[in-house]
Amino acid sequence: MILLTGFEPFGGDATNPSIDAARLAAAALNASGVDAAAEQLPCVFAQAPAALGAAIERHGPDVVVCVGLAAGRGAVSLERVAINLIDARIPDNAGEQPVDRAVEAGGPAAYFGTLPIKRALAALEGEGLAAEISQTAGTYVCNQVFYALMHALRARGGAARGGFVHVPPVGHTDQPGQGLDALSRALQTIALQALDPSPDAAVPAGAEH
Ligand code: PCA
Repeated sequence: MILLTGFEPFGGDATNPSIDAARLAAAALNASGVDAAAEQLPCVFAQAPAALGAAIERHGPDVVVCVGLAAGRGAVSLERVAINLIDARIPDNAGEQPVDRAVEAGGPAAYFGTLPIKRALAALEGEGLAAEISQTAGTYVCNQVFYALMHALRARGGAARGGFVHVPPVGHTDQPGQGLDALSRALQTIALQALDPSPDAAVPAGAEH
């Protein structure tokens, strides 16, 4: 089955499109006969990894796609790497603002996600959805959850695929593919690509900076 996660609102926002899109995507996948569920994670450093771990235990997924909002991004971002670092720009929803702390003390410096991000990128572009590969998931709760996800999947034996997707804010009408429905379609496409066990495509999607 496919587990999608999104975040509760944070930073003073009333909503967070990551959980809204994850819920829409899970419902649409279920309607098309694909087993999927969406779970909301707290935007709290002290709680998010445990909430994710509980969701993984509950669902026993084959694919996990964690989703968060990236307010400054202009497209759906397929994250490549999670780093073992927390450096919060703003306080989390519990008022905590940790600086230069490890996600997992003693853990590796970084984990690569295991979603087929290049295949997913090609599929999204084929559907006319604005998407890109991202080389950093930041240093806030999203990166923490991405790192905790890869750490947890490795501890479970590594059979399940997982990764992280940042979504842009909804309502930017100057770019295609950024309404909530388009974000839901993008998440479905990414999840379905991940259910296909064939290896990722080797196409260039790097960055100079
Ligand atoms: N975005 C934040 C945390 C929660 C969310 O939706 C981030 O990018 O770290």
